[in-house]
Amino acid sequence: MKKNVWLLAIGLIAVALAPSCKPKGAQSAITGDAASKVYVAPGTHDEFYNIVSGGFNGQMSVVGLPSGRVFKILPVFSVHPENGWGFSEETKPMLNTSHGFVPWDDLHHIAISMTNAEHDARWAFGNANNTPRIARVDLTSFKTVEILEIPNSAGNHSSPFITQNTEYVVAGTRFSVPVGENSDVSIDSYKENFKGYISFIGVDPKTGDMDLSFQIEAPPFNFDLARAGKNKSHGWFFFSTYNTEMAHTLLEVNASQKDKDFIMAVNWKKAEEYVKAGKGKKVKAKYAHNKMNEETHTATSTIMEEVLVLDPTELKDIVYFIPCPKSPHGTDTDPSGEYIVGSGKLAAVIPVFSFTKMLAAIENKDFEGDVNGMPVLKYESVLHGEVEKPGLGPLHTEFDGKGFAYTSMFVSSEIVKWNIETLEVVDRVPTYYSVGHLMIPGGPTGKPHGKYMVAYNKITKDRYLPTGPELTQSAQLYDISGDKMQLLLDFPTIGEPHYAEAFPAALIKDKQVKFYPLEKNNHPYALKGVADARVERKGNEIHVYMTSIRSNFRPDNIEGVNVGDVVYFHVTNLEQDWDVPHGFSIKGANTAEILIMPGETSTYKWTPDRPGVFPFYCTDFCSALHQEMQGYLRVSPKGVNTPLKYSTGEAQ
Ligand code: K7E
Ligand code: CUA
Repeated sequence: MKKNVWLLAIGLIAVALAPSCKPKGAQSAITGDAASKVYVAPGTHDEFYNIVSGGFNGQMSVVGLPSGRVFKILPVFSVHPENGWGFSEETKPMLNTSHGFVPWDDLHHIAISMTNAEHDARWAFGNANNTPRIARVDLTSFKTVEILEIPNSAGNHSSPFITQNTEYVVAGTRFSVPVGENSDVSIDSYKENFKGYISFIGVDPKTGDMDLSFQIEAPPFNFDLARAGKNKSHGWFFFSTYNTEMAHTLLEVNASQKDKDFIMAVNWKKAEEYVKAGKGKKVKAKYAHNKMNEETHTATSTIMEEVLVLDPTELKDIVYFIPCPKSPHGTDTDPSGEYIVGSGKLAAVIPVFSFTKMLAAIENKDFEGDVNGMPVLKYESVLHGEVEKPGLGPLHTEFDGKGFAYTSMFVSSEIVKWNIETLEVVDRVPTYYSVGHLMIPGGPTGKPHGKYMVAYNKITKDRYLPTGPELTQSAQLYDISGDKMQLLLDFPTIGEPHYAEAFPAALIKDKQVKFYPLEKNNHPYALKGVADARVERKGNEIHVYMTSIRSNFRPDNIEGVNVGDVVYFHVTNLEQDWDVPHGFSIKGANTAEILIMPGETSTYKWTPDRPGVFPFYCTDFCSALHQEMQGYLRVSPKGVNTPLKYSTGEAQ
């Protein structure tokens, strides 16, 4: 969430309860052994990979724990001039949508793939909030390899959440919207014409390829964070909802009327059966499905035309509502799958529900009402209990696998540790300041690694050297191996972190792609050696088949290009060695550089705007003779017949 919006939204109770952004003991001493606990000696590796959302920068970042060191910014939904993501011809289709090319988005949540409710860390999924999409990142190449747009959705915030074997990536809509052919309706007709959609995206267990399997049409609430059931509750999904008032103006007030909103429980196994039995309805909807082909190193974008929708007002036994105080922001399920934790950001308690009791309440028809015919279960019948006086503004909960839950408190700026069975608060620590998400490595899985916890904070006033009006976002690392949580480290983050996940480095560190084999490079403009380097004219297109290898480009000098031509540099990096990218850029180009990985081919498009001689060079310091890695391209005026020629390394 954006901090200012949050401060406003929370303002209602914040004023009454007089919270402070700055907990007591802000200068609290960090004991000497904290440094040794986060110290990763030069040349040694961190224990965990931490994949962190970048919020409004649209990217993910890769951080080591416990050191807090940033290894990489991994471009997903936003163009990234550093490596040409969204600028090269090959990657542009990845950012295509039904609205055309969208160069930015807001990425809030990470989901790491699982098998049997444990991280297998094959893929990382992330959401685009603004123009609804889900991305899949391959954790052997750390590249975004697939992006799927989600139709009938707006503000894809409740997303992505995955089932315990990565059967589905699930996405709920934040905004309910009118959908279908006629969506030009009055906003005042919200209750009649607006709908909320929950999307179940199937994931191919071998390739990871996503496919929008079905959507469930839900009432026009706002959907917030969700979790899959796991172990015991595998087969169910739990979504927090707010604005069950169905307000469409000044939500700050109008969506905070009711004492309780709902957690929407979805029996997705049942929904799956209905899909198999042909109970869904195909509905027209346009959305883009973009895939990167790892052999041609080129993305394609396909516009899809329809989606399968299930109507839970007809299919009676797939959706149930659990009352939950008040305006919940998150729902989390404990490692056993028995407990479902609600986090009402305006609530004074943390309600914990029991899956066993929920099933019994459904069985006994223990209902207190319905929403459009879908049952609302009795709060008391489903409740395991409430955590009393946890703090102010509970948002998100993670688990340590040792029987404890940890909930972030935005308003009171703290993390509260409590016992899942007895619901007793056993410890609390301040965060600096206004914590949003928190994360324990493996925390959302059936097998958390309860050693560290990280708080991702919204406000850092006075914690770091100031940098003008905007200060760094940050994270804080705590040791949670003992009874008491202990603050170990502050570290800045890239963009605004929302959710993050972490997993043992051992899961993937020996599976990394080191380079792409040249013999498998099927890019139509790939070159297998320097002998094939050349320039071809096709009408007003100039195609430069170029190689890069330490420390030259072939061809290097090119003549015979005119103003009005469009030049495509298809650069193949011939290196077959780890960590030897070459870059490419030319003077005056209205684009970013490309950074070509060993064995890859990448295309840079340039439209010269004036006659002259234009230097190009390698942008990545690749060898002692990197500064020699250069060339010239001569551009003649339109209509002047300069013969096409190029040099490929002849002696002068
Ligand atoms: Cu920041 Cu997950 Cu978008 Cu809560 S959300 S903090
Ligand atoms: Cu290649 Cu510098």
